[in-house]
Amino acid sequence: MNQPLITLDSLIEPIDFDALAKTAQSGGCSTSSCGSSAKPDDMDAGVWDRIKDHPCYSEEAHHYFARMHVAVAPACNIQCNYCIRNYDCANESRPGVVSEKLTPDQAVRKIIAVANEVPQLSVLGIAGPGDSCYDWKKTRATFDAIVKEIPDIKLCLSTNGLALPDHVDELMEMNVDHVTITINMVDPEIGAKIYPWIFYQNKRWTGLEASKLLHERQMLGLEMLSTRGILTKINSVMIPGINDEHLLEVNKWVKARGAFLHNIMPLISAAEHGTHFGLTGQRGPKPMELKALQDRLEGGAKLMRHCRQCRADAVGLLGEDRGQEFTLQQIPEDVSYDPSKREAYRDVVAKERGDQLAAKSDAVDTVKSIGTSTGGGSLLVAVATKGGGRINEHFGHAKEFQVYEAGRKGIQFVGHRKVENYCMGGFGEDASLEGIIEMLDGIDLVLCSKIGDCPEAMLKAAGIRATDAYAFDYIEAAIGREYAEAFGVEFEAAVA
Ligand code: CLF
Ligand code: SF4
Repeated sequence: MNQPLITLDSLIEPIDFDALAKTAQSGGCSTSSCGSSAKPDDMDAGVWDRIKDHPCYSEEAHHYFARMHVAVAPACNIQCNYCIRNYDCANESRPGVVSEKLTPDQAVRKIIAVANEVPQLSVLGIAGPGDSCYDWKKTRATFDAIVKEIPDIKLCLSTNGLALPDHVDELMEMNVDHVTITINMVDPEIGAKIYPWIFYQNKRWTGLEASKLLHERQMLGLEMLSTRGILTKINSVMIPGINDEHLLEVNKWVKARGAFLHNIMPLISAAEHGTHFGLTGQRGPKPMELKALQDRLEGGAKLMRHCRQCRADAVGLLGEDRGQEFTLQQIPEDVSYDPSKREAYRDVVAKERGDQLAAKSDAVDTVKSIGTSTGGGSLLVAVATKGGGRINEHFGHAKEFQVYEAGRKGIQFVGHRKVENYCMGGFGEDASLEGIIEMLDGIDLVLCSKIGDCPEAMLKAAGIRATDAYAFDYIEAAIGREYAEAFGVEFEAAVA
């Protein structure tokens, strides 16, 4: 019997992957690039296999795969000046209350319901809203139960590191392959400005002593994970005037201890959050300040630049949150796992990914060669996308823009800019357009699938060109063409 035709847009709602599905159906997979050929040249094949479907550990995977967090770990053993307990863990989320804290049993129900409906789901993370290692029994119970139901889901956790060394051997046994430690300092003097107290060995510690202990435990935990081959990502919150310069030192320390990735996250701080930093007026970095620090860190520990600072109960592709579709009230008591959508999605994506990677590779090589031969500068491009590596979102509907830099190093993903969407109920709002233009500070070009004359003209007046000429094309392919044009080179000739 013939298999029914499966397309990505039939599997994924509300994401519209029309063009993507067409390519996959037509067998458009380029033979030279199918499968896992995306592997960076300097990466071991075994490591690539472990990250290629993890949306946080692989920038390329985040166009296709989703994570979900379950908020089973509310207790925390330290106090960060950017957090209060009513809010999500700022380690791994933006401030905002978790909609519902879950017991491990409730969490398993929710995970199964999400896996049945979100075919992109590949990773289950526990990221608070407190600390996953301090609230260990619930973390462990959730992971133990879910691997019996969905054996192929990747397990991932995030911790402040204080209790981590006590659980590393269990993490090995449980096959937890991805761990994030939030490390904001390696100098306790700086730590004392970030952490007023910690709770360790049944005692509350304050001041330098607290930060020294936290630092030692974080380093020990990282070393233990590295020795055991667990992939460890370090999240650091960039706090201007407190640890921004110091993060250069942090990067060296974590690289020397085997960290796989370093993710610099901007402090999110506002008085209404009620945090110490919010109330004392400590500001977060501007997008270009964050980028400047990340650029200075190039060459150290490998950087993650596509983090979205998710909530501790986030569901979906990075940059989207479908959590409200899966509240406990909406999930039947007796939900059982149906792997069909996830399996079908993976088959389609494997084909699509091959084509995308071939197009990306050509464009990156061409931009490198143009950049080198012309002594050309860089082009900063903001892209409206719903995923799949394509330009497939209207300017007016975008809630964020992915930012790419084209230049002598090729085409690199360098971050994202969150915005209020411009088009509300079919009408553009001038106030939000002004906000968007402000958030696009430093951007040369906007690529989207559709844009109206009015926003295009306003962007132009602000020195930003916008075009929908590449609607549904692959992102890097379009950027390559624009880069060639900007530097007066014929793209086709440069490809050769
Ligand atoms: Fe969650 Fe963190 Fe695992 Fe990812 S998030 S526990 S590694 S599955 Fe990812 Fe979200 Fe950034 Fe975290 S985008 S906040 S880095
Ligand atoms: Fe908040 Fe997370 Fe810090 Fe604990 S570790 S205080 S939950 S940000």
